[in-house]
Amino acid sequence: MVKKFRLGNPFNTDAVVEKIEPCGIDAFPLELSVGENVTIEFNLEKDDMVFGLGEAVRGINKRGWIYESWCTDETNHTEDKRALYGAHNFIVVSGKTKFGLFVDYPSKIEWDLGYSSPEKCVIKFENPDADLYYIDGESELDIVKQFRKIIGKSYIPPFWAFGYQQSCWGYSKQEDFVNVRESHRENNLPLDCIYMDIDYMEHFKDFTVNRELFPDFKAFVSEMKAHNIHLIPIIDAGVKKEKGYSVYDEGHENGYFCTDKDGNEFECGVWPGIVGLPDFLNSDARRWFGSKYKVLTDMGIDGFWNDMNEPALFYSKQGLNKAFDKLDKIRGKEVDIWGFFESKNAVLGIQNSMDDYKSFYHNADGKRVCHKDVHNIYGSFMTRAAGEYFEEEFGKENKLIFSRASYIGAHRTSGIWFGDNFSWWEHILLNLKMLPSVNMCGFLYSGADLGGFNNNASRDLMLRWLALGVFTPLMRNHRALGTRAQEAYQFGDCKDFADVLAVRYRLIPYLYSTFRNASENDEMIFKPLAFEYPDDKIAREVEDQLMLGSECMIAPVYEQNKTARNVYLPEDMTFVKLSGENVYKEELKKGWHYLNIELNEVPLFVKKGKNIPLAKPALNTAELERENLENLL
Ligand code: MIG
Repeated sequence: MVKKFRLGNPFNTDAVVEKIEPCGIDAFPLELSVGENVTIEFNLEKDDMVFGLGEAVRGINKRGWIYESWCTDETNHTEDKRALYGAHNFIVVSGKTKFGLFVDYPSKIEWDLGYSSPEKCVIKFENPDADLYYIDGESELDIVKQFRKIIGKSYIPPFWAFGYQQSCWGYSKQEDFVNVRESHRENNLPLDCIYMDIDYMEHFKDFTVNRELFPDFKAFVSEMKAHNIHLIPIIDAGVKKEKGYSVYDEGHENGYFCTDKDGNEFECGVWPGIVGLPDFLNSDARRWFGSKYKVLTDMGIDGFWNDMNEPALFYSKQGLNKAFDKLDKIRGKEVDIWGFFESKNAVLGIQNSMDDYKSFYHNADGKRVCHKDVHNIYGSFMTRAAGEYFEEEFGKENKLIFSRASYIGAHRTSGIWFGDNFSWWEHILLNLKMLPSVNMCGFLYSGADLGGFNNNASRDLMLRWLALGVFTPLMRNHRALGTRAQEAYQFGDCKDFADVLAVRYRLIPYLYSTFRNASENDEMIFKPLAFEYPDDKIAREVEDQLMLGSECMIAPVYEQNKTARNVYLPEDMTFVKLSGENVYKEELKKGWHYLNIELNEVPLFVKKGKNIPLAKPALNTAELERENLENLL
């Protein structure tokens, strides 16, 4: 049962869609105190586990670390970090007592989950205005399903968004895109989408297309479509401040940008230079921004990714001035080493600084609120602007849209990607661990940058990562400017890549129906083993395997120079290796197995009595035969 408790006068985040009457706060089942901060406390028993928090570093079991809900443009996803791009304030505590807790609060929250004191969870936030949801249920999954029910159905993208997708920050000219398309085709590598990063725009201005690079963009989009390739442009949150640029002018005239304390437009620097931040908390501004996507949908574009919407701020004018003042003070003077560090940090600290987040304001339909107090819903509301416009204009399931920053609620109109990871083996594992956690919070259409964004990918890393990506709804290979090329045809012989990618297309009908079922019935696509085998001590602790749908288990290889890995089977299963059109099958008993898996093979485990359909390989979803499927087993 879900119980709602209201503290003070919370800002409406729109996370929950079901109308629930609040109970008296005195009946809140956990220890609650309201002083300088609000704190919620409860004890953990020795074997208790804590699941949730969506997009975050570390394990599936979140116990033993301190996390923060604060949407952050964090490019180093290392385990010392507390926050990434999303704020997903839902946990499930699993032990003798099981319960779920959703803290619906749009500013910073600290989740000390047995870090300061191993037997205790302390959840802390500043303003005494929040809705708290306490959920009890029979099982972890039952609690998740009740939560999912109150936050509403998850977004379903168009079918073609389940195809393989190629991206790279650096594709700029038309030829780059044609080359990616042709190189995939020539090498028998399937492909459905190619992404356009910030370089397609005119001076990084949203809703513009650089005419020198794309003399007839509409014709180009339709030429790519004729080859069954969708182009997916990026949209950034900040709008370049430039008189004569219609998007800026309209926003300016209507007062649609965030303002500083004196009511002037807040100015900060991102890719286009100085930008205005659209006030997505204002419903008129939101509708206006959403309708701007029309510029591109009119040209045949049917998918977008929204970036920099934490919002990421490289600097603000005031931040820059402060840093210069500091430097001016020491110019010509003798500084000791501490003085040197202080000035260095004064410059480095201006990016994404709390001072800036405290210094601008929203007009949330007549209510003036400081950004800091609503920070975590900014990116969600940006993406909602797009998602709502698409649904109104084109109906459901017609446009692909996903976001970098998110708050629960955004799962109804869009997907998310996991931001700037590295081409590190450990990030394959991090990718895997995030999947069930984001599913718990409603985000189904999601995935990481396969092959890694930062740093250089090796051939084997790329193949192993793709073999996990085969199962993630968003299957996108993306990398940063200046890193080693990592398209499937960049590593010599493409046969292994073709084998792995073919498996994705063979599984699409299964993955798609699993996805639809998860959205329609509040199910998780990926579950921790602990959710299905709560009484199996080993299964509860396994964090490098996941349950997929209600039929399968996955266990990818995520270490270099390994031709095999240990896999734990919580029950008897059929071990399957898929590679191109080949299918290897072997019956295995419950327990540990050391299994050989080559670079061109995708391992999968099917539960007793279950089966899944397989399609014939295809080079894109348009050519994929969705009828006449064969059975895997
Ligand atoms: O400051 O648009 O996470 O996917 O390629 C970097 C350039 C801005 C961050 C995104 C990444 C994208 C990159 N963007």
